[in-house]
Amino acid sequence: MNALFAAHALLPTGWASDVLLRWDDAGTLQCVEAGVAPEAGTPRAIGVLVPGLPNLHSHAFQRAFAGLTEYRGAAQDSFWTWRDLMYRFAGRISPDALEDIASHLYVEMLAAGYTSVCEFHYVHHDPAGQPYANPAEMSLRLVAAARRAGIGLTMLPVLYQHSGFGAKAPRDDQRRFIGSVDGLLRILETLREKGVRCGVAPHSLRAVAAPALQELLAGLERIDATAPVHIHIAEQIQEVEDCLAWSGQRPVQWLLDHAPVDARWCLVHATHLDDRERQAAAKRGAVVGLCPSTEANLGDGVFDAVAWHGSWGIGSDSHASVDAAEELRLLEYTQRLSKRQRNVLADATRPDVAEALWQAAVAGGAQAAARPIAGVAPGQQADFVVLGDRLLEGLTPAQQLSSHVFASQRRNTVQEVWVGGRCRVQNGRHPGAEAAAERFVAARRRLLTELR
Ligand code: NGQ
Ligand code: ZN
Repeated sequence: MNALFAAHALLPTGWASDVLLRWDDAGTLQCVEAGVAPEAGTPRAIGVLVPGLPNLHSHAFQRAFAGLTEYRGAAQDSFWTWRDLMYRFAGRISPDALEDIASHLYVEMLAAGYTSVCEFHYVHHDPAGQPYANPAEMSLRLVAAARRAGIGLTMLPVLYQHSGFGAKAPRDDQRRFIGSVDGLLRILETLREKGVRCGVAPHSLRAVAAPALQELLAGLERIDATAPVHIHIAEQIQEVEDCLAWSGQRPVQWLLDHAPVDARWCLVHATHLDDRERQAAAKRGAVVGLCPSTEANLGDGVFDAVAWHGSWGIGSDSHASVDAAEELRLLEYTQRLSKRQRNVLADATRPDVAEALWQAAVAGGAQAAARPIAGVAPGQQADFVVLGDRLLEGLTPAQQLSSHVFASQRRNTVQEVWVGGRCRVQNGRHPGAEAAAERFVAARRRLLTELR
């Protein structure tokens, strides 16, 4: 049995003192006991211990051009003009480049307090649009990257077939994404044979028509009825308008009426919801996937988190930012800006905003990942983050978490990160960081040269 003693820890029930954690060799917590004296020799956490955050939405390859699309190219740049640029990168990524980019990204995620990631992966084929000898090649590169970095993973191979509502033919620059339901399910089977936790992702209602959606869900049901289903749903106003023009319904309404949406579903970028959609989606138990930094970067709009009474989690999506605390801060700040109030995403039972945000994002992230990562409790994975910094000294545990989220000093308060009971980041450093950075920079340099 492995053990760690924390003077202060954030449990699902709130803060606790003198907490002894024990986990088995599989990394599953067997005992979480507060108010105990540790046996001599038990390792001690050097600071406040909080659960690791799941990152519920990632397109790993996009990290390679984060920060490089911030110039005006059209009279009015938009999500759609950004997407054209993004497709140019997607068109070039090789398996080696993907693995190098993702390996570094996952190291960055760990160092920033994420302990697991849901990879929404759609660049399946070679640059000509032909399947690789192993159709799961690109997916397996992401798996290799996650294993090397030591981050938890839920793979979500994406079904992508069309360029718009009404089964519009795909664009040429989408050729690496396009595939059949059977092809996708085969990728899923290959991943499962390698022991990877998987779900599926119909990319969006723009990219998957109703019959294929039904077929995909039926296929998934046969393979794993507990697997999660993620979908991009209502990110842009144009998407909502196109859906209305096509079906007479808004995207979330259409989805709720045509698919068995339940707690296994993650509605990514459920940005534009009306009251009826909000209530109905929450009632089904779906989790909404919020990606505050990307949604801001792409000019999506503001999700009304105050009106949402359901579960939610955070994702870093295009990786304009890779920082769990920053996503939470941005989420709260967008609400403050639009409501002109403070301390919005807290309530009487959890008045402390950072704690309320952190706990909600852990629970919602675990739901979306469909893995036992719902916090520091028996039966869950030993995934946690230990905070520590000279500037946190003298603060209560709650104040330390609050400072970590809201008083960013642009220095790393994430001292240790444990995943499945293994310490992956120590003294704020991942041992593979240097080598991963080198390979990342080289892969990006090659890509940028090819794109010139
Ligand atoms: C994606 N990203 O699949 O990478 C999308 C853009 C689309 C975000 N939605 C492409 N942030 O939605 O068509
Ligand atoms: Zn996305």
